[in-house]
Amino acid sequence: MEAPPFASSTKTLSFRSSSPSSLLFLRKNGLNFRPPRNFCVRASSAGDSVVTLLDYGAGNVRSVRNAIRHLGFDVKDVQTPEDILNANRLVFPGVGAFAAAMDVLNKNGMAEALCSYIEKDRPFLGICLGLQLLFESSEEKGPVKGLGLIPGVVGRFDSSNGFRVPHIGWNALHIRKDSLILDDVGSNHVYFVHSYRAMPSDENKEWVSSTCNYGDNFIASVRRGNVHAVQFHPEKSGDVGLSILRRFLYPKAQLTKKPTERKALTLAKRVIACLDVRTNDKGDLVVTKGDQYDVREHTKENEVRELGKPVELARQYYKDGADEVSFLNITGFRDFPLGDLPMLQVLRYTSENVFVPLTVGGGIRDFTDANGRKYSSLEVASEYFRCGADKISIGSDAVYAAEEYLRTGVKSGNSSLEQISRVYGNQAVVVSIDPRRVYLKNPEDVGFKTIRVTNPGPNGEEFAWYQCTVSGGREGRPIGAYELAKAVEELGAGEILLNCIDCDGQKKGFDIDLIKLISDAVSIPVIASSGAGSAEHFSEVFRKTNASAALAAGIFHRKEVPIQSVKEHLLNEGIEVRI
Ligand code: 1PR
Repeated sequence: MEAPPFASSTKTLSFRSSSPSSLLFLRKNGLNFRPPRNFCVRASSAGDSVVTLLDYGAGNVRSVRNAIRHLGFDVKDVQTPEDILNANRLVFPGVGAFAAAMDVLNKNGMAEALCSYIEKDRPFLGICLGLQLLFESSEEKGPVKGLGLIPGVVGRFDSSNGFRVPHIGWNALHIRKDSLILDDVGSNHVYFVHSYRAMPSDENKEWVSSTCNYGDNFIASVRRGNVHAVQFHPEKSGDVGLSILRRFLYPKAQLTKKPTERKALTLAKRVIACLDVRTNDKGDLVVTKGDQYDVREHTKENEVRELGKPVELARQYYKDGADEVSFLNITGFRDFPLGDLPMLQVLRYTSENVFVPLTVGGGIRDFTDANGRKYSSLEVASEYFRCGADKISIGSDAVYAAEEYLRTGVKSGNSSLEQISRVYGNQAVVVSIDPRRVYLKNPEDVGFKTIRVTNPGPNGEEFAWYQCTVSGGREGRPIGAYELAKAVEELGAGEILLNCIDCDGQKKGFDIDLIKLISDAVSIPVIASSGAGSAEHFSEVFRKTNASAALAAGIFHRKEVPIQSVKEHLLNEGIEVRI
């Protein structure tokens, strides 16, 4: 079989959780080795406890594996078409692009085996692209023929009606018929991340078990007999998602339906916990937090400010109701991330128990090590995905790519941003922008987009532009946040993480002028970041701007404002959030 374009040559760093070094790592992070919560729920006979997983190597299916293991099952990987035909239950978490996936399935005979398995009504669960591939064809880089089991064509969301594409976040389901695995969803949100979708029609109505509204009513799940497929990600949908997987894996178990207090109606605004991570002076990886990006204590020792341990804090935020967790390796711009094994281990451990999306950023760029070995940014990203990241975030390298693109007017296709979004899809690529506000007396003084500021500058300046920086705010670049945001959207970014160095750690609220400017300028989701000091700051940013999510660090680490109280406040203000 020909290797698919995404099967990169990156060495896989193996890691066994029972090895002494792993146990040491766990202990250093304040964790004891404990079997997963549902360890004792193992099915009785060996065959019963195995889930066959169809992973053709296009991206991160680690979270699906982790969720299956968490529920007490072992995972067997499909190696040959016979493995599909012999499966007791098959999970197909499709990732990557439709055409590339069909190509792999057709070339190795798996397409035929899949059709035969599904036509025999054997237990099947398709996830995301694993749902789309069941349809007749897709418009993604096509038309491309699919497996043809369900009538319909998969098409792209229309962003001209003001809805941001990709559709990223927690949305509500409208259950259309008894679907067994959705019995516990009730009126909770589930997590979607996709740019393409299939539409319900008379021809496929017997299949459709739920729809979701995002501009249109699209198909959120299908069911016929033992065959299920979902457009959303149960493995990333917290407890609700785990119960969907549990119902698929234990179809005969008497599970009691959980009552839900509140009805999910639409796409929720996301609340994200961010962990800025770096090594302290003793060499341990710690969560830190700066004031305007200065993370050192102003003491004689000038030590790195420590606010916790990454795995432990990420787990806590998951339990507290964070809709996503982001790790930013803040010294990644100077240290090579693949040499930073603890950071990769942090991701692996976190993804074992945290079932909401994980983003990781820092140091995603091409790199040559001391021995002259070259690593591409794609290899760095691939390793992050393999270790459990759902999205990667690019900072400095995206600034250079945007500058080059604006200078030449040509998309080279070689930047980290373009390469990673081509292989993993733009929904997997976040661009982190780190601007500083520069006040101006006269808006004509610079060649970048300027705004009239709400609060005048120290010398009464009424205008400002936002200058982008690289290397953790150390170097200002000749490009504005507005120009950068528009350029990276064209180059393939799926989301923008919008920081503001002036507001970082200040607890005075988000920079509303900046977030409004950028969220009005692009049609991809924007995450507001920097400056949250109270729950009211979250409602303010959602009311006054088009941000899709808001992120905070310091107030969560110092336990000043719990995530739950932010959510309760948003609910009271009539803003949709996931509970
Ligand atoms: O340039 O690709 O290596 O990426 C480096 C990444 O590290 C970028 O995303 C950059 O934002 C981040 N970074 C670099 N240095 C720092 C620093 O603080 N010295 N952290 C840094 C940026 C921003 C947010 C922060 C919010 C919320 N941190 O992550 O958590 O501002 O904080 P708050 O709620 O406490 O105000 P590359």
